[in-house]
Amino acid sequence: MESESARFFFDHVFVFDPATPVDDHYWHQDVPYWPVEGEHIVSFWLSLVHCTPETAALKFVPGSHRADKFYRPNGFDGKSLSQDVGERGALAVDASDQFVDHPPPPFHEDPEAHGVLEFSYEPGDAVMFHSRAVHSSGGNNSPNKRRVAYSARYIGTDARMTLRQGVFQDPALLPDEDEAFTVGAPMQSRKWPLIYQSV
Ligand SMILES: O=C(O)CCC(=O)C(=O)O
Repeated sequence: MESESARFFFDHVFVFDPATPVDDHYWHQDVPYWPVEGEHIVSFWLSLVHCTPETAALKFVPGSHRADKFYRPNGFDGKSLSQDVGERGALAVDASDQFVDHPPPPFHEDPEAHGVLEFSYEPGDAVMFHSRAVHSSGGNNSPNKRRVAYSARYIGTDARMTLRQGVFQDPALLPDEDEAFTVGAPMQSRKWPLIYQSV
């Protein structure tokens, strides 16, 4: 991240059971789903199994992190998501100027034109990517192999709290109720331990 500090933000596990193809890809950027903005936001996706593009290996649109606008986040079942963040919802900012007015293009339909990067991963292989980088997989077409991956997110010095009106916000990603939440403030919470500080 080229950041003077790093905090652990959150992690989760992504599972594709055998025979779960996706009708379409789920191209998306991560950061619009999260209550944060800045350049110092990075994801670490680690495959726990052997996987290939046929078995839901994560792929990327290179350079997509340089776009100055986001694709609007949707639920991964195609539905729009929103969650109640309680009184903090009143702090949400009008972020309509941050979004393009169309969903991500179907990059997989012409992967060469978009330079789509596809990989095969061995257990323990990982990719680190910018939170604006567009990524997806094509689902798991194996009849008998599960795809399991671990994702960890880190935030650095320039990361700032935000809440975008009208888009998915997960209350679990906000500071604890007894902690300050101020739009525009540095990301600080007991939930996000400092793991690195340059001297
Ligand atoms: O594992 C997947 O299929 C999705 C992972 C992802 O979108 C992420 O780690 O940000």
